[in-house]
Amino acid sequence: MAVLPIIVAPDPRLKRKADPVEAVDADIARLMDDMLETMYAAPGIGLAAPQIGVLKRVIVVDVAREGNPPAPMRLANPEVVWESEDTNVHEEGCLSLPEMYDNVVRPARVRVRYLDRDNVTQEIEADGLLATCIQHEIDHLNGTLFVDHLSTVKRNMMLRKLQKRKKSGTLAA
Ligand code: K1U
Ligand code: ZN
Repeated sequence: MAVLPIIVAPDPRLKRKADPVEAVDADIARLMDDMLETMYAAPGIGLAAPQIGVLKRVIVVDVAREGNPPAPMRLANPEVVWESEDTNVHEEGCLSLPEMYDNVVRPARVRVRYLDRDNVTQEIEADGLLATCIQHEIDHLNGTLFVDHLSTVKRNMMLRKLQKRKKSGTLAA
């Protein structure tokens, strides 16, 4: 397994739509494992393949609380097949927007279909932080960042701050 560098915004690679995987073969399974190791090292509770420069529809998530056993999830071609009308507000962060946080409104519950590490179709219903995190990661697969859910003023302020930090060398490119 390997810890891979995470791309920091603004970067055109984070704005592109990722391609579906044909099947979860050995290469995709290894990608999922590398992504989990990268996520745990960051540390984070989710990661999408475009954040490591791979434009494939693959995400990993683990929202287990500290002190509880790890609960890693590996999802290929995840799609929301149902979302609740009621919404939830959660403060979000992003490994591609270091030290930036804000509240985002999303559907409170979602049903998600995906291929697991064994290429088997699964469906789960998620709520709470898991629902928020899965929606945040699926957004990455469509070139959307959590700041795209905020006002233009807030989004541009955050992206300009990151651009400055990248230019001054206090952030990885
Ligand atoms: O996609 C990402 O950039 C990962 C992101 C996921 C996420 C966080 C919060 C709400 C929605 C989605 C992160 O993991 S940011 C880091 C983070 O939340 C965290 C880090 C250490 C411990 C606990 C949380
Ligand atoms: Zn993110």
